[in-house]
Amino acid sequence: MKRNTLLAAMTLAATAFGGAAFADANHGHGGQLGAQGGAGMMQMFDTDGDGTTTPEEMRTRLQAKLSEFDSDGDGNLSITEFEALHSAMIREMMVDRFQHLDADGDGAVTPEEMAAPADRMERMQMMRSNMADAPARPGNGQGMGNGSMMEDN
Ligand SMILES: [Ca+2]
Ligand SMILES: [Ca+2]
Ligand SMILES: [Ca+2]
Repeated sequence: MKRNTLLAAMTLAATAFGGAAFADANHGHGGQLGAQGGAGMMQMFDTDGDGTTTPEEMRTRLQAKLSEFDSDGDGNLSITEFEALHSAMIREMMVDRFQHLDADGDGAVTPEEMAAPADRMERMQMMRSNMADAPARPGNGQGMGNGSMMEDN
């Protein structure tokens, strides 16, 4: 639970304060959202730029976000207000995911592009089963190359 909250907070900050820069970085290195993205998000909390992020810095940024989306100004986020915040928060990731799926970048995800992760999974499983088969059947496949050398001996 704690990890999810932190992740949400970091995503929130990245979207809210890192907007354009974060999006650019993402489009450049689509697959690096994990480790590097995490570091980048933490830097976005680092308001005084000393390279470390204090809980205070994070708190300030998050509370600023609350104020921004507190459209009725009662000091709290209702679920409707949070919905707006949350939508803004996930939009960058949503767009990024769409662009990731849209392999040829024509703005439309075809059935083939949509199913590409399933194709990759299938290839992975085939590779894995091939690797699993190899030691179990030493004669198969090696018979052509190494096998002939062994016959010479
Ligand atoms: Ca700092
Ligand atoms: Ca409110
Ligand atoms: Ca496409």
